[in-house]
Amino acid sequence: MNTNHGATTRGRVTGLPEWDRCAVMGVVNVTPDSFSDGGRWFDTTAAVKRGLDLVAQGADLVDVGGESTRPGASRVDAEEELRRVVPVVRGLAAEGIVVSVDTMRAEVAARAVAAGARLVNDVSGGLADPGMIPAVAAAEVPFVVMHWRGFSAGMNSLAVYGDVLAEVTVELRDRIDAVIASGIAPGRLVVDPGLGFAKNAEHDLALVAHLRELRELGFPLLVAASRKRFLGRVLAGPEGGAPPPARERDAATAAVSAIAAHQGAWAVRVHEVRATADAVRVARAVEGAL
Ligand code: PMM
Repeated sequence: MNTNHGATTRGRVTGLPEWDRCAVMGVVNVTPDSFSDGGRWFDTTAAVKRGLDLVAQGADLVDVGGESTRPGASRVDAEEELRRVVPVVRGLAAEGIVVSVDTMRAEVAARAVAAGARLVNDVSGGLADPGMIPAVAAAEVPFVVMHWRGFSAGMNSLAVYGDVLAEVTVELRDRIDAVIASGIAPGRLVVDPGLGFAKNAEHDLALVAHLRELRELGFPLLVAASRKRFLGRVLAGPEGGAPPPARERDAATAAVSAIAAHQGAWAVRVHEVRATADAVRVARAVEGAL
């Protein structure tokens, strides 16, 4: 069997279970304003139930976030973020679910880990809060290093690249080196190209086309395409018509999940799990037939 696309090159993350295929990370955004599912899960009970439903649909882990990062979004204060996130993390962890916390704040990360989160997913890769890397190093939990150039409010103006794959690779490598130098064990790192973050549709598509090259950084790869603008652009067609609303991009999302899994992604992060759970299983079966 050719293992180039197989579990052996997908990588594993110290402190998390090992799956024999690309894992599915289901998203619970506890926010009133996230672009794709905002407002629907905006109370603790509903958010915990949503996480349990995602696991029933095939999610392997659940990512809980309390701050929208959609382009142009303004920031929520720390107290409000804690109020949104910590009870949901606690509720899901108590059910035995592998929970990740999506936050740019060290305090939220630390409190979420204390409440049972097992992975810290920081879209800024530790750049937004100088306390983040020391907090994660001290907590000895895995950390997602995402490619990030700046806060949502101004990130569209940062979407300027000569060669997006080369530049994202170099910038991720720099962050990886910095994070490791600051004490996070290499075995606990996951890298993420940050689709839609300071990137336009062409940039996102180029990165999705070259995920295999990003795997060569040597770390498990997380890919979060779910419902993003570039999929809206693709579905709008070549005439550049109106993109379908975020909630009508789940089939397109599952297509990216299959493409990512086939290129050796460690996990895909999605809002609707069912179709992606099938997609990663198909990708696994195809790998097995190589
Ligand atoms: N995108 C969003 C939120 N969190 N985390 C990671 N690791 N990678 C991403 O690309 C990412 C993320 C924004 O999407 P949402 O508001 O729909 O969850």
